[in-house]
Amino acid sequence: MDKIHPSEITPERLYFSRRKFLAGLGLFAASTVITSACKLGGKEPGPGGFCDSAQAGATTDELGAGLTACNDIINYNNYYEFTLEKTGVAELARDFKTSPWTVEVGGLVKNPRSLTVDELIRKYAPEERIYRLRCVEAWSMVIPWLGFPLGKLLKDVVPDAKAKYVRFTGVHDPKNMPGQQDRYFPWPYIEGLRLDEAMHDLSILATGLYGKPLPVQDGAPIRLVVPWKYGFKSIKDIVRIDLVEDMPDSFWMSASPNEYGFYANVNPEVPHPRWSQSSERRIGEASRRPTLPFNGYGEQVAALYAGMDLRKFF
Ligand SMILES: Nc1nc2c(c(=O)[nH]1)N[C@H]1C(S)=C(S)[C@@H](COP(=O)(O)O)O[C@H]1N2
Ligand SMILES: [Mo]
Repeated sequence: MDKIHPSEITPERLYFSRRKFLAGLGLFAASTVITSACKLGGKEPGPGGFCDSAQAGATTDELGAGLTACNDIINYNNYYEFTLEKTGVAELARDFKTSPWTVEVGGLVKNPRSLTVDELIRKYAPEERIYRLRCVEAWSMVIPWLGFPLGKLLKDVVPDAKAKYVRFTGVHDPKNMPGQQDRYFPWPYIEGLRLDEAMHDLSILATGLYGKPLPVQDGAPIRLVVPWKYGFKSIKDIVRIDLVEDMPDSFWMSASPNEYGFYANVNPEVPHPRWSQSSERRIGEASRRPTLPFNGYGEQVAALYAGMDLRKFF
């Protein structure tokens, strides 16, 4: 298992504006840090043996990079509904109930639908997609998802001519998601895509990884995966998908509008206001890799943004 040295995590934590704010008020609990440091040192990888029987159909992505180890994918997560600590999600999420689960698909459509995840899986037969995931915090993984094109579902509900965007809503369950008791954030998690981005074949709804149903910490039972955008666009635990006329305000646009935009296409030339985006730390690898425009999917997706100033539409 990839050992994450505290010094690698520190910059994000140090500069995270809310934490600075809380630290200033003396509200930042030192115990949080100590607890997670202990977990890092002592915890066995993988809850419930998920990875023991995990299997992917390939060993690399199409660029020849090896898959990220299963234990790293399920033990290093961003999932603010549970915690801000990447290595603490798996444990906090262990008992979260993800079945039965219904997804409402509606808004500006001819055939609104309410479908359980079981129904979605039966209907759209998830297949393996090996995608790079590039977090805006400059770490990355290669993940063998099981998923199906979002566009298939959208076609079936028949968007109205007025529909220009798709808005995704995550579950709101503060009783069972301790991070949602933190009222600093605009819960529930919201994300959005332009309709043509959502219809692109690379955009999938994922229901599994490494050949098995999604672990809770990776967004069970159903999440979006849009591999050419920063990871925060790939919203977990979706309960609603709405076709809408206006550009949705996402969770991160609301929480920190100067740092996070709607498009969030991976772009090594546009630094985050607080760090460079020109390279990334691939989890499990010793040295950094250069970050690729559109996370290496430019051939497939650059045409979606023809004529747009990609520095302005961040
Ligand atoms: N609902 C929800 N979705 C989310 C997040 C989150 O906090 N809540 N974090 C995002 C971020 S920042 C990243 S990098 C990816 C991480 O996915 P993973 O934990 O499966 O690697 O999920 C994204 N989707
Ligand atoms: Mo992220």
